[in-house]
Amino acid sequence: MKFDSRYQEDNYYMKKALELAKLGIGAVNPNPLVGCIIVKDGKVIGEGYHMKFGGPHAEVNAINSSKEDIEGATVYVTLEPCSHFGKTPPCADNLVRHKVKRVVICNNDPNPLVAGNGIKKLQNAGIEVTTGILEKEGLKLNEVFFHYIKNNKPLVISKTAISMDGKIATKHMESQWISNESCREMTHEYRNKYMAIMVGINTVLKDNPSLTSRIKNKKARNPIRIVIDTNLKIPMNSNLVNDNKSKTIIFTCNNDLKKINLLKEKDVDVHICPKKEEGVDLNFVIEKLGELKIDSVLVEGGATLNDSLFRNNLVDKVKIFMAPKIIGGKDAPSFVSGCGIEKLSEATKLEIKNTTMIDSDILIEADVIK
Ligand code: AOF
Ligand code: ZN
Repeated sequence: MKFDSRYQEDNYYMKKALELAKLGIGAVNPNPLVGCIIVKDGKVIGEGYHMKFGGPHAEVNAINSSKEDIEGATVYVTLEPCSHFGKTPPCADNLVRHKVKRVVICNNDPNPLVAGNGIKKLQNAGIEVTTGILEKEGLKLNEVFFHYIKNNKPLVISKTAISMDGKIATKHMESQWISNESCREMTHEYRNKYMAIMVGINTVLKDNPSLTSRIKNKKARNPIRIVIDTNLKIPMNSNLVNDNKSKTIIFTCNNDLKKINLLKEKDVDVHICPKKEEGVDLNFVIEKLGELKIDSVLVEGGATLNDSLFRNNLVDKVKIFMAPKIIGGKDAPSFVSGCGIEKLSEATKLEIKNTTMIDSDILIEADVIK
């Protein structure tokens, strides 16, 4: 490859490294997605990515893939090489040992165990370091990791499918299907990408969902299933209790030891929570999920849970699939119900980041303004 400038070359290889990093989606949480490309004399001599939580880091996989000596090479890596002994030894030391010439980095690692120390180690060894190449793309790719490592709490993404008048079902509660098939396929991608999925007990009682990730021609990882169930009403014969397709965790205020033990026998975890107004204290839940090392939660409703999460300012991102249909009816539920707010000034405010046509539907992606 011939390049007009070093900047152009750096961008080209970093883009490739970011593409590699994406291959880890669904397999590395709560670790970051990281890709690495090794270039020597204008030729790619090694590439790798972080493939699995607890597994070798991207740099190690790239080094191991190279059939040539990487001394004097330029290493493109989407995250600052680590400087700590974690599940694997420090990547920065590894690169120093291999005497690479230059390291090009997309994002600095905010993990307090690293936070600039990886870069320092490289520079102290006389390796040239360039940072911030395609930084914005990297921040987007690893938005879950960056949020989690800074806040110790999961990124909370509220996803819903609505009609143009904001309904999630008819007055007879018929909801399958409001959005088109492509949108539904995207939902399964989200279930693979985000580490956990959360629903309220009413959704379990009404639909008996399995909340798994089913993607055509791809092996998907099922999310950890979280149920907000204030009175511990979950039926013992529900799919979430019986199917063993992924862990189920219940948050409740009911200390019914007999039922809790029966659920434990089914490998379902139950956390007793403080009660707040209408039910389970959701601030407690989100903090607990952070402690459990869950980096992201996809909320799939229903309307009451959505209302509690929005009113407690616990949602970070919203993904709304809007279908070109009008349902109407005062008894047809909307995406957010519960008790709502009194004044318009208390409304949750969002910043729309993207609108995309998905065949006949629209996907609106927005961030909650905190
Ligand atoms: C890298 N390359 O591919 C990744 C890095 O528990 P460990 O040992 O896997 O360490 C996880 C931490 O290491 C993670 O929080 C992040 O700071 C960094 N991840 N670093 O150099 C990689 N996945
Ligand atoms: Zn590392």
